[in-house]
Amino acid sequence: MRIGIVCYPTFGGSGVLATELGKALADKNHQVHFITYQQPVRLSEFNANIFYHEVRVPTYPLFDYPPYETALASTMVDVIANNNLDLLHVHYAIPHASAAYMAKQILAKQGQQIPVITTLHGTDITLVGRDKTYAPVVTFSINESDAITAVSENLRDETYRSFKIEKEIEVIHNFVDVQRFNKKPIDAFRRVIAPAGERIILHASNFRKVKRVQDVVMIFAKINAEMPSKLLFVGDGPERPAAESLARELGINNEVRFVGKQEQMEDILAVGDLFLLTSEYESFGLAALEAMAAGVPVISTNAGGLPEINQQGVTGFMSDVGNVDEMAAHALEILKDDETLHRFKQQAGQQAAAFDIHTIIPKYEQLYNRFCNCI
Ligand code: GMT
Repeated sequence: MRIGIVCYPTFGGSGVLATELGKALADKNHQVHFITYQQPVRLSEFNANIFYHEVRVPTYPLFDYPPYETALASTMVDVIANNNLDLLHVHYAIPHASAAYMAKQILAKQGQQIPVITTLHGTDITLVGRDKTYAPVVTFSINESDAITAVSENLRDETYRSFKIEKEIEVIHNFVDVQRFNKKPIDAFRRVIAPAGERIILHASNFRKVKRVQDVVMIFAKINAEMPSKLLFVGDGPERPAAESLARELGINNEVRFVGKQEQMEDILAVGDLFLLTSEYESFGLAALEAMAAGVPVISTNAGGLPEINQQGVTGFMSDVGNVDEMAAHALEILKDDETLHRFKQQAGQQAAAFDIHTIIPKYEQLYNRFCNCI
């Protein structure tokens, strides 16, 4: 099958998920065409079944706002027509679903039908999409998609609550390549971060407000007051300076390391003992799932779709948003002795297996097959 994938190429969860989906489909002998404004970060290896088409937005002095959506729709038309694509799968509604609608109409005029599948990821619905500035276009273009999927039951319900959706939204959960994340820790790396064998606590995100990274620092300060430990922040974004200055204020800055945006998440997660995800909302929490696949238990909030992956007292613990005292107490409960930690690590790994790539990819293939009998 020849599939077009449109996504954000950055470190955000939707781009990571879309890229991993494309790579997995290519491994199953589908031809995959990525259409984005930049090479997706997780698309680094060569695969003969993968094609990359860059969306170029010409700038003219006339434009205060270069019209990305128009350039994207035109690129979609060009790629679909010239590569005879069977289907277009867009990730993140804004502006991908509306650009896809435009491309579909243009191609229909030329006599070519292209089914469009829209996958909703989270902030495209819960933050950005709900904004009155975008809502009518988001509602219209979601409804015009041939199929709609959401990455969790919570996101599906939120979408029905916030928009007048006339179609069924199917839930296909995020996935992880369990085999890839099940890695032995690199001892030398662990020694650099925790030279005296301290517990290693991790957080990975785009440091947007919704992640509440200052809560991560506060929780860690409480853990660190009780046991030798180090905190590793992976990623970057607007709230990083606030997290850094809070760590200084609390006098724990020597125990906290910011390693920036990283591609080899599996190597970093492999040395972790605990993952903190303090978000105000997560439609799913792919970062937590990747941590679990690496055998790292998760302390998270109970927001959004997180209860669909994190099992209370089994793979970690969940608390109300902002309850840093309880999250720290739960963290200490997991980290208190090697035996307990080992049990939680094993249970986290077992739960991740339910979301393995080999279980979830066929669900997308079955969905595609409903629109095109060419698998
Ligand atoms: O987490 C982010 O802020 C990035 C965001 C995105 O859209 O790129 O991630 C969303 O999509 C991921 C993949 O489906 C989900 O696992 C994340 O939970 C979701 N983030 C939020 O809902 C805040």
